[in-house]
Amino acid sequence: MTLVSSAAVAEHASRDSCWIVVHGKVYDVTDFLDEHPGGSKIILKYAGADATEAYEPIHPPNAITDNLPTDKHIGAIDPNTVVKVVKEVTEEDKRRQALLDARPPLDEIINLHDFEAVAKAVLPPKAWAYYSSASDDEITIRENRAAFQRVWFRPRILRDVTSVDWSTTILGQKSSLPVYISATALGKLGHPDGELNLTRAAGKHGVIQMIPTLASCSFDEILDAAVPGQPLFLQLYVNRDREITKKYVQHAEKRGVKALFITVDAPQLGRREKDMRMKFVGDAGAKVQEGQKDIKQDQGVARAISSFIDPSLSWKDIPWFRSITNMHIILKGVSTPEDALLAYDAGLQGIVLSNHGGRQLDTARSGLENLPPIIAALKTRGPWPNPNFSVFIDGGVRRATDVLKALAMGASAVGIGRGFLYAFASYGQEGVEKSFQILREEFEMNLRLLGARNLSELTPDMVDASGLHQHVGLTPADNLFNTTYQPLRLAEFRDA
Ligand code: PPY
Repeated sequence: MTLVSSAAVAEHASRDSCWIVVHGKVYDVTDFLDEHPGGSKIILKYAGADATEAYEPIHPPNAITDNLPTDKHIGAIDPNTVVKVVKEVTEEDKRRQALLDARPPLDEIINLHDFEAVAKAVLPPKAWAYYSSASDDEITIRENRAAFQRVWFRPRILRDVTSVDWSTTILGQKSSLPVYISATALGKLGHPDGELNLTRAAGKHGVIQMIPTLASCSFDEILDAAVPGQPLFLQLYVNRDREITKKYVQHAEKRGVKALFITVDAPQLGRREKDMRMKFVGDAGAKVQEGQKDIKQDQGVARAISSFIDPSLSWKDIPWFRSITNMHIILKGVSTPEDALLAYDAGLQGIVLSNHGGRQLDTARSGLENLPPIIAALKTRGPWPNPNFSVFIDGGVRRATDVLKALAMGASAVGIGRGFLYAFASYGQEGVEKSFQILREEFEMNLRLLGARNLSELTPDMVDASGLHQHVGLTPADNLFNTTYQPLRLAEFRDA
């Protein structure tokens, strides 16, 4: 490979000729500037220089090599010409470090909401905005929590609950919790080890992780961090180029991934306004100046990397997926009995009742509210539970009681995305392990209090879900959530 000196790269530092270095490789991105989904300004900031640090947490590892024509791959940077620059410690870095130093000790964290509060304080503002944001007016993200509060328990007594067991099997894989780690993108925005925090903690504690297509760590890095035999699932965004998807899926199967969760609720990305507003805040907190029209106003971190997702995906594609893999196939993002039955009749192995953490269609109902009619519809096809078809839910799950309600109502297991993400964003792998410990303690106590010795003793008559469809009324305020929930801001005046 051609060696290129730093000085040669530095000569291409303008809009007319723009070279950047990423991971030691030199790229000519001049023609790509206006196509960059995140706008040209951010690339031009690194024109003629090394952009790795800015590139890494936002882009999936191969984004540049896969998307830039090979004739724009100029060569490798000559290591003898690289001047090591000591990274300047900014005021923002100092502020963040001080906050990290002042975090509550891990043994003072007593529930999953605590992680969210710590993450909100210590994450860089753009990372917090990306992770926490939801679409439009953020009604659905709050409804996801509220729905759990409209279901009440009917506990049974005197059932000898000396020993209780909350372990289960998810899609044929043993799991120490009736909970799996749901996919969340861009883990390195929150912690330098990104998704590996989850993989390592999950391997140690017998929990199943769903690997996101848009992880910051590469798929193979994640697989390599797993212990032998560790069950893993894969979340899939389907690429416009089906050959890329086929290769990815078949590689995953070869590496032992057990199930494929195809995301079906994101043909286009929702408007996450908290994230979008961050677009207008420069790295030093300065407002972007007028005239920078090249920054598309509808793009935050998420939209910047979503253009590969195929909006033409349809039911017609399902046989093709079946033909390329023997993994279990599950549709992630189902909301109605009609679609649940289509998935069942298509011979798939399950569905996730999900609204994408409130990040897609705002005012969509919660997975929990959709659960009873969907289970009722599936019962028309045969007895429930059905060993060949699983119904999962996700969205707003923070407590074992949330999980137990869903299981009693017929769910097979429950996904938690942000809850675990915030655990590693605030405390790394140890945070995730602690979150499992908290859930274990909550499961033990709540199963006893509910009068169920194991998950098969959870039955629909242990919950009163009669108020679930009641969207108005006296639901107690969720104070823990409300402290971390951030009201959306409106457009701001410039400084006079
Ligand atoms: C999300 O942000 O909700 C995602 O599912 C990940 C993602 C990130 C960027 C583009 C598309 C999807």
